Amino acid sequence: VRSSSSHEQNIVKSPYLDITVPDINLIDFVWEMVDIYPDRTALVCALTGRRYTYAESRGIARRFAASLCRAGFKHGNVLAVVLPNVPEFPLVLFGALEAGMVVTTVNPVFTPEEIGKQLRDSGAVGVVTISDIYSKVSKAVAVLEAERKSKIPIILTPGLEDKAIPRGTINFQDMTHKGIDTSNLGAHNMLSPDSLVVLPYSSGTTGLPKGVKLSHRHLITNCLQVLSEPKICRAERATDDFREIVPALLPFYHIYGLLSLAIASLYCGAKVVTVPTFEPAQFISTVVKYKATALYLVPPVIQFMSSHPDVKTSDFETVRLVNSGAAPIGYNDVERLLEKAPHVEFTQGYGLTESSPAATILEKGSTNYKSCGKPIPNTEMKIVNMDTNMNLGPGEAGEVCIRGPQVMAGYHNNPQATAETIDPSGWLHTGDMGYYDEENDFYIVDRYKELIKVKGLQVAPAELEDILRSHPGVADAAVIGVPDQRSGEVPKAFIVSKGPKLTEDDVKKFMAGKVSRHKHLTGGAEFVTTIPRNPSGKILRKKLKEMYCK
Ligand code: 4UU
Repeated sequence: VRSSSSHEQNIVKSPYLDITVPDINLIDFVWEMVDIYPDRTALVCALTGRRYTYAESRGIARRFAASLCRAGFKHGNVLAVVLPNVPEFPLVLFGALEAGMVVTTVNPVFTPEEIGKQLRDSGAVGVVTISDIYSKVSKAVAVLEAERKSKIPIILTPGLEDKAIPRGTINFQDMTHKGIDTSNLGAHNMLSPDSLVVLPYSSGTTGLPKGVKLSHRHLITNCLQVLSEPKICRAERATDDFREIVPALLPFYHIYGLLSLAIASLYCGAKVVTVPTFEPAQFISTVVKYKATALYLVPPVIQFMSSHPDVKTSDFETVRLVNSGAAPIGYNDVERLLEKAPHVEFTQGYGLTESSPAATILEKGSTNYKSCGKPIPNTEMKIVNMDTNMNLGPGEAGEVCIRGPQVMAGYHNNPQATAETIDPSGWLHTGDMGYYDEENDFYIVDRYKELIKVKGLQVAPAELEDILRSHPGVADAAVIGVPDQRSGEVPKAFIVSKGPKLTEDDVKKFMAGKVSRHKHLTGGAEFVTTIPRNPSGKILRKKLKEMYCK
């Protein structure tokens, strides 16, 4: 359990005015624009062209809520959403929340085993997916139904490809058509702003992925923190003459996409263009075709856009803002982007799933691209020496800590991990190594925590190590992240084998058969005689890096 330092000097407070967070629920918050611009397109699929206006979106979400209640789902029940970025994703999300449910967002590229783990840990009692990935989702569900000896209903939204609806599933369209009666729904004030709404998964500083408990208030707070301060504001609210057009490329299941694309963009009255998979050329033509105004991206995509000769200045004609987050971005990539698109405002955010996610934002117009900026409104930050527990001053690197109303309620069913992450004074210990300068700009320089970030997505070494140790030829194993040109980082394994027969290829293939692609051992598998550990058995990852990755 963390002890909090008695030394409360060297705390960096946000330079911006505090915001007041209204005491409302996310449903009333997110649909505020519906009554002003009911007929504007809220969501459109870049692939199929399927679209919903604001009024249609609110109506469908509400009818979905009524149907969920009628199907027997109760307040606080967990609904797993296993969807790529399709226009129905936000409708499913807000419908489930309106029914009082909690949504756990699952990566749609997960294998059946990975899906099963999250369904089991979150206690999901229903699943929403799409016909395109039904067969693997149903495998995970069948295993869990056998374990629990109870049925887990599967709801299917319209597919990307025209596939027949499998028997035994529930059709989203049957739950949301205009004839559905919504009189069974309670008033919205039944939804307490402090009740949980989403349970995205994060491994935090150590161990396996854990559900991050976020409430209505957490998400509304972070949305307003990001939007209310003019110097960092990342999206304008719609007027009669202007509105944001936002391609939703980053996955909705990850907190960055969820907050900026599903919540903040709809709150602003934007047109959200859902992009289900990243195909470079297709993405650029979507930006051009839909006249995108704001791009929320991760460093590998920005790197592609800034360096690829086929991406031209004219492609950015309508774009006024590009935001980077989720992983460190190279200074040169930002410079090259702005050479290609000089009129664009570049901003960068830093944060974690555990902070809903944003904690800092680099101000518009700042050319300090190595920095991720200053604490956003209502947020305090500090840098702590992990050995002495003392707060450090400008220029000294240590663990980044965050305190503010956007910090999670804790990890789902895991009080120990919660106590190891949030100290008694409310500081979230991020596991990131960073410092701040005399201007109170923050810099993230490394990670103390085990977490690997592949294209901005989380990979937990503990999960891969468990899998490797289940191989009969493996005596011990450790996984670390190694730098990669395309993905930022990729996992690499160190193996102590039991016999001489095991090859690197065997190990890589074994892993590839168990986990989704971004977790594959792209960094390789190396055989070693022993894994360096401390006396209590903890893997010394730094030592591994020093020994083998120079
Ligand atoms: C260096 O990735 C996220 C949150 C991303 C995000 C995006 C836009 C936050 C605010 C914003 O405005 O969440 P997780 O939980 O998947 O991963 C969190 C980890 C951090 O601890 C840090 O190691 O991702 C890394 N990270 C960054 N690293 C997040 N943002 C940055 C960043 N620079 N800007």
